[in-house]
Amino acid sequence: MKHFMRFSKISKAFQEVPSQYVYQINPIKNFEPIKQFRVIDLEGNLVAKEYNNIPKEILNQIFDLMISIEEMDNLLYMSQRQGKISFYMTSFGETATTVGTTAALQPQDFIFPQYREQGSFMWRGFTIEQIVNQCIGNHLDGGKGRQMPVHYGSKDLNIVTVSSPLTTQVPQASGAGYGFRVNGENKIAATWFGEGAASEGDFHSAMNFAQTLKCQTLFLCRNNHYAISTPTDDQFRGDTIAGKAPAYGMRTLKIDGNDLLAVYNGVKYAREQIIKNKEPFFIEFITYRIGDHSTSDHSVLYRSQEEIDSWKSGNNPINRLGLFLKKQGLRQFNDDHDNQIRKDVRNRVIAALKHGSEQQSPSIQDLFTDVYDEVLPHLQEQYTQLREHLTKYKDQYPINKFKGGL
Ligand SMILES: Cc1ncc(C[n+]2csc(CCOP(=O)(O)OP(=O)(O)O)c2C)c(N)n1
Repeated sequence: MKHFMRFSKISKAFQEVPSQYVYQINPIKNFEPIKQFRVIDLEGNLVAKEYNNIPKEILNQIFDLMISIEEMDNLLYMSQRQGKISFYMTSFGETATTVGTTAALQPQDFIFPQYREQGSFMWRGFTIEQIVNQCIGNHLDGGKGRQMPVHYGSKDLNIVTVSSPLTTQVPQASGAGYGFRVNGENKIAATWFGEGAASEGDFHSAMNFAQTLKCQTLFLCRNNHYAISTPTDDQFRGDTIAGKAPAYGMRTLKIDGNDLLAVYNGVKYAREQIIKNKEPFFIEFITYRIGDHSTSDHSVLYRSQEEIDSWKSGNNPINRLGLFLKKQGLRQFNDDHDNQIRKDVRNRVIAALKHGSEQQSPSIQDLFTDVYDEVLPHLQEQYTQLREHLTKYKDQYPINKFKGGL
């Protein structure tokens, strides 16, 4: 009887699947490409008036942060060349997709970043000094020097720590968004990833999970045209990444990622939809990585300088927002003011590098005591062995370099 009931339920559900029939073989490969949402054009003109709704103070705060990040990135990139830090990743050309998105979220929303989202961290208050200490890996680093540079995280700011294996953050954001929906919270999980990361299996599992289980998750794809040296033509087929979302039954938007007003409005709308409908939302930002992938890359080996320059001068989020603010009379354009912001950032980065490099490394003891709630016997044994070794050969090791010594 039980089996029969189950069977009849399934067959009823099957009959209810809406189907249409055709009587010729007619495969579908392409559909109408999704158009990019745009509010300001390349010259900073307003082309969608109803979205000119961000308060002047916020726009100016966003612009200040975008130029600050550009300056900080410049200096930290160079400081790697000088051996002051071992690695760095810039976000030149992509700050609208990080600062603009985070400004449109709520502080209680959880952020699951990839690694190029220093703009999100800084909008929430992560400081230049925190960035530098993490990159140096000294004892002031919240991650206790256990991660590569640029792997920031902040419990206080609701930002989950960056992790190196690509796309792991995306299913994590589906899971968090599931929890928020189940608990009835006014909170979403927003996750950033590149178009390259969207080739990982984790991306597809996360999308399917999020839509079928109605997770309060916002997927934010930064399509910056390259995954290290792999251009988009070698990465995917079909209507870019945004086109994949409707196949999972998910609402999607494709946004001009160098247009701050489009980014902000799109994310604000998406967040409202997530909370209202209790289901995920997908956004793809079309943008361009102006800088090298990282300090371990030399991108003119796989793309031309002309191509880089055409985006840098012709379609750059800072220039476009600057032109818009000027044309709308929303910012007092004064070279002295902007130069002062850049100068202050430079001074802070230089001071933070000096201060950070004078700090001790994280404690040796923490390696053993900060793994589990209690120190397990095998870790205690390893710690004892290391202490004996370091005590015996103390002249060979810079023990004073470590917080707390032995
Ligand atoms: C699982 C995994 N595979 C490969 C890598 C090496 N890797 C690091 S970044 C990267 C490219 C990612 O490109 P994309 O997602 O488009 O982001 P972008 O760097 O352009 O912002 C690759 C292949 C990795 N970290 N993890």
